[in-house]
Amino acid sequence: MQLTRKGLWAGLIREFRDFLPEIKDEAITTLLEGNTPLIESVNLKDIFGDIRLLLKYEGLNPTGSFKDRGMTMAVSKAREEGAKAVICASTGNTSASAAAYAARAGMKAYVLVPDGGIALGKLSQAMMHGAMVLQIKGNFDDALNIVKAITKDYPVKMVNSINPYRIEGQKTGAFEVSEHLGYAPTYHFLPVGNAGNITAYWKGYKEYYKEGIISNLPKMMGFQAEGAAPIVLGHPVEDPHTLATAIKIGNPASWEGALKAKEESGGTIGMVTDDEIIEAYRLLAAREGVFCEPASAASLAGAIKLKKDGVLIDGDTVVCTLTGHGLKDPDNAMNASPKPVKVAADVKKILKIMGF
Ligand code: AN7
Repeated sequence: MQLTRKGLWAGLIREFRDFLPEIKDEAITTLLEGNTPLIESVNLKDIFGDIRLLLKYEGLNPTGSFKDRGMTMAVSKAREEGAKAVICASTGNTSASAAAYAARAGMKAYVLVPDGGIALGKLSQAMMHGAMVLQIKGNFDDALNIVKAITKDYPVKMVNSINPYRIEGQKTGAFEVSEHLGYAPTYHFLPVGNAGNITAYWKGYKEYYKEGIISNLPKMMGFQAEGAAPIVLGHPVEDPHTLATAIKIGNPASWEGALKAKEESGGTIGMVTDDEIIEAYRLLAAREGVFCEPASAASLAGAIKLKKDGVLIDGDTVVCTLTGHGLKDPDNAMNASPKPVKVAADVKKILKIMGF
């Protein structure tokens, strides 16, 4: 199959329509998500040597995370089906995205988030987009169970990644990487929380492979935070903890999908410590100029770990998906950085501090 792309970006449903579930034009709800940059790393050669490292910067989606890919599809389908309201449980980004797309569709959004432990940027987004924000005394897994119970009996559409349209939309990330490179990378690293995204990317790669658009498949490399690593441990984690709040999930909805991606591709589901996550988070911001949120940096932290272990070698092409924008989580950013210097408004004093 030959791909020809012309004109300005029309949002991923229109751009990838041949590969997505059918949908009526009038139901399409888009903020022109997708088409995010694949940024080549130039300043981490001391770590990666002659490995080609690329960063799929999903923070540049309309609400600042990859969730918009799934949400355009899920909300459009809900609209087509006549739904008046959507609901989700969220560690933050899903709620921000659901709220924005529901606003766009003229629908009501209900979002259930853990009380505390959700990044400030994400909470403010859900509030600004007019969602009803329900902070529950419990964690993400409790919130998801409540959403499942409600949607069983009441006319609100679930837009968590259990909704298969979410996965359909999110697989377009793999399409974009494939088109950008002209082939699939050797390794594709992703942070893993609910495991929807790794499931979706693997589906996308397999579809492009089947159509002959790419002639190889990547090894799928998912990374969880050490304190929230149920898939690595092989059992749910009762009380998950990590400062990467986006992936503080103890019982992932797409557990099976992640295992399948790992097994079919010959990849790995591994874990990284919070210290390793913060180290990667800072490296990206301070040396590459790419600001992502802590959870996103679990992908790079995983790649650094496997480079050290000798798994990644010169000549490999490695893509890390950076799932969310750094501005989502100002508190972690402030804690991970040197403090600003307070100084009098005085040229001489300032020059001295500058080292001149
Ligand atoms: C930045 O918003 O689960 O493995 O409720 O926000 O597909 O769950 C967020 C997940 C990675 C994990 N990076 O993706 C939610 C939510 C960021 C995220 C993940 C999330 P999945």
